[in-house]
Order: sequence, then structure tokens, then C-alpha cells
Amino acid sequence: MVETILVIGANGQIGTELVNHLRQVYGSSQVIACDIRRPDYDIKDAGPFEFVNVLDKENLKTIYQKYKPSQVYLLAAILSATGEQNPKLAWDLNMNGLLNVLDFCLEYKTHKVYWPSSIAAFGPNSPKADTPQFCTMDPNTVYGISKLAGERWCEYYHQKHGLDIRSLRYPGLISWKAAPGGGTTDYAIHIFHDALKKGTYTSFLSASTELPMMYMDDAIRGTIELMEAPAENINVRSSYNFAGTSFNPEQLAEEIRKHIPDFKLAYLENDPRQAIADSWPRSIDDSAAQTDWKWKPEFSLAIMTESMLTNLKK
Ligand code: AKB
Repeated sequence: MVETILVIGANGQIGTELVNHLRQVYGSSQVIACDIRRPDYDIKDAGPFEFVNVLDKENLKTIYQKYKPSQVYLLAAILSATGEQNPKLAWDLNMNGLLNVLDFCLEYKTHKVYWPSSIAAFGPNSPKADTPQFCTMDPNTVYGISKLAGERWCEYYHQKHGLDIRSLRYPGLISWKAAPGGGTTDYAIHIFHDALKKGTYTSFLSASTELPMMYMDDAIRGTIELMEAPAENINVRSSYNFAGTSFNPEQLAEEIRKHIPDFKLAYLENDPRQAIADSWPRSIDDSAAQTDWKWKPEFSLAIMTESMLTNLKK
């Protein structure tokens, strides 16, 4: 079957790399990059691009009518730190954007849908270490609340309407190709840029704040593996726990010092992102993903650090 794939939120940190990957697998013309903003690259050379605002139902309908997509990846979202600055907008985009897309996927009989959740769906009363797939979830950011509610809607659309929707709870994603946008885990990307440019970085999270993280190559591979797994193997229709590695700013700095020995790390005090990080897990138990679709990460902290520095230096 020839797939026609919409990637909504294609210019973001994940979308930029996912679109490239999907175009290699399915052909450039079959993957339609959709975003509210024009991309940085030359659209003509890369493949189809459409302006899409997930809150504009007329606009969405036109796109579904034009392409009748067999697969849709909805990546457009406002992340944790930015969400706290404008909670109502974050809720509107993250929640109504999802519901609009799910409804059009039903109407136009889209075969498979992908929507990312996050470790932000956990909260202060979730277990911090090896956080299980099923446990107390009491997120206290609007982003986290929208992710937990979104997970429930995904499972609901699967159970009530038979929609084949799949999801991962992404940890902090580390990448060098596209910038992150407004997350609490973003320090782990900024640190590499500043280490190379200035030899020093001021972290907005404290030295011992350990969080689950993953290199983008693993995240893209895992996302595609989940989407390609046979439907009967997908037992979690809310969102799968998804783990790579876990570290804190001091451990990351130590790893960077193996390549840049004089690198210095300082710390900001009283940054609002600290409270968000403190409410999240330190590490994730992803045994359901390992069992159901054989998930296995490849990038350790050491390999990721080396790859980030090598690629950013180019
Ligand atoms: C954020 O920090 O908000 C995101 C996430 C963990 O979902 N990177």
C-alpha cells in the first residue's frame, strides 16, 4: 500500500528529523510536512509543505480532503516551561489540537496515528525511580495535565472508535539538528552549544537534578518501530513508557569534560523550571515497550555526548 503521511508540527525539534527519516523510507512526495510556520529550508527541494493550524478546523479539513492521509503524526504542542507562561493557550493547543486531529482521522479513515506524550504526565506523587507504566499520575504543569488527558483520549478513541493510535512518553530529547522549544530538559542541549562556544554554561537545574533523557536517533528509531509493530502487539493504547538513559547536570558536565577538560558549569538559583523537574521521574521502567515491540535504546550518556560534540563542531 502506498502511504500518504502528514507530519503536523514538522518544523519542531522532533518533526525536523522525523520528516527526513520518513521521506527516506516512504519517498519525499508521500510525506507532507505541515506547520504553522514556514520551514528554514528551501521547501521546493525537500518535499511537500502545507501551512496547518490544528486549531483551525476549516484549514485542517482542506488538508485532510486534499491528501486523505493514511498516517498522521501530530507533533504540534506547547512544552512544559512555555506552557506555564500561558496555561490557557497551552491547554487549547495541546488538547483541542489533538481532538480536532483525532476527529478528522476518523472522518477521513486514517489508518494509523501517532501522538507523543511525555514524562511530564507523571507528577509529584508518582514513584521517582523506575517509574512504572501504571501508577499514580498527578501532573502539576498544564503541559503535563494536557499530556495525561491526551493519553486518556487516545485510549478512548481506540476503544470506542477503533482508531489505531500509538503513543510514547518521551523523556528529554537531546539533538543537534533543530533547536528545542520551551522545555524543562532543554538545558541538556544548551550545555553542548555553550561548552563548545564559551567553555562554560549556567544550568537552570541544580547539580543533582536527575531526569530521564534520550538521544534523538533513539527517539526517531523507537517512534518508527512502534508505528511499524503489528497492531496486535500494541497492548498500551494510552502511551508507552520509553527510556533511554538518565543523568543530572553534573554527570553530563563530567562527560563533556572528557572532551573539553576545562569546561565549567555554574548554576542559576530560583529558576521556575526547577520545580517542574522536581515533580518528574528520575528514571523510567519501560518493560512494556521492551516486551510488546522489543524496544532497546542504543545511546548511552557517553556515546550521546561524543556524537553531540562531533556533530555540533562540524
Ligand atoms: C519538556 O521538557 O517539556 C519536554 C518533555 C520532557 O516533554 N522536553
